[in-house]
Amino acid sequence: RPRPVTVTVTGAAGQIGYAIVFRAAAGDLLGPGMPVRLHLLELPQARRAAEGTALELQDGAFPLLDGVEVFEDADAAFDGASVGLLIGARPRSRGMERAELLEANAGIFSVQGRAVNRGAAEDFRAVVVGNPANTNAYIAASHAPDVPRERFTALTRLDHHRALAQLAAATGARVDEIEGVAVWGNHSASQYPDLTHATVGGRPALEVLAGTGRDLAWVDDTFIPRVARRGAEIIDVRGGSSVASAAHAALCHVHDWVLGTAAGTWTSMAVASDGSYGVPEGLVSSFPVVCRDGRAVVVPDLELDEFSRTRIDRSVRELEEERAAVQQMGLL
Ligand code: NAX
Repeated sequence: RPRPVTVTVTGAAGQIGYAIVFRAAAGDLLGPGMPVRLHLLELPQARRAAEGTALELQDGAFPLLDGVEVFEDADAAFDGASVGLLIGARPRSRGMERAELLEANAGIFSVQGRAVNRGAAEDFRAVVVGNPANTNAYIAASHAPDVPRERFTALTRLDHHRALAQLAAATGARVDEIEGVAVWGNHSASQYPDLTHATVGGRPALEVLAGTGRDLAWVDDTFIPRVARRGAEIIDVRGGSSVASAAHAALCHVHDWVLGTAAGTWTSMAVASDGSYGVPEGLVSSFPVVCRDGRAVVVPDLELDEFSRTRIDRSVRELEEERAAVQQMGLL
């Protein structure tokens, strides 16, 4: 039996946290051969709820679950961790300004970044789910100078899945017949779900869409806003934000990062830019990536048409503005 991997889940008593821990214990995070120890980090007011979740995890009698501990202290929670699922964040409350939101979250993610720097395992890697996810990942990385920047990523896999599902619905294809969808930029309304490299059953997606009477205007007016605003649609229809789909996406993100993307395919992850496609170095922006040997590498040399260039630049500008706002507050 391999040595168990310590997985720290922040916001573990929240909705996504509650959905993710059972599947992580069942092997959906690191595969069916890898035992896990779960460290649940919560705020003091949610500690009891996290302890209740720990009791339920015990009652799952998961063969792969080597233990569960609940923490309020970030240093203790990240001690020895190899994986961080950074879900807990300060939500936007009514009337809250963007600057206040950024500031509140910078407080959380700087503390967690420092805790990772102090005590996490050598192979530590994190996905930030809590919004604003890209900038929170940037902040955490900035406070963990001894950890390679590329180990702090943010979740855009849910947006990627939403794009796949919408394209499948429009073309009548199965999602596994689709390749080459990419999500660029920020996990926000400015994101760019890109179909220009996508194929459906081996044929260019835009050509297949044209065969169904859907032109580029459909991509611009219907597809992109549908994907980018799907979270709001879920809130409207379900009466609550995306939970199980977000948990699923975060599991897929880490699973593929550690175990690799399937041959010939790519996925989307927000990663520290290496300067590719003109995205300023270090900014945590979504790209199409291929994962091999535990590393996520941006897919190189994709041709970007003018429409794509404009959309990517717009979303990256928003990321730069968020970074500048946090910098101005002296929080980096
Ligand atoms: P909940 O409010 O249900 O849960 C958040 C939990 O985090 C709470 O239990 C809270 O006590 C805890 N928490 C807050 N600050 C903490 C801290 N400093 N340390 C430890 N725990 C802390 O929210 P939930 O629905 O689970 O959503 C969590 C986050 O995911 C939100 O920021 C949300 O905006 C974000 N999302 C991101 C998505 C993505 O694709 N990147 C999609 C889904 C989701 O909207």
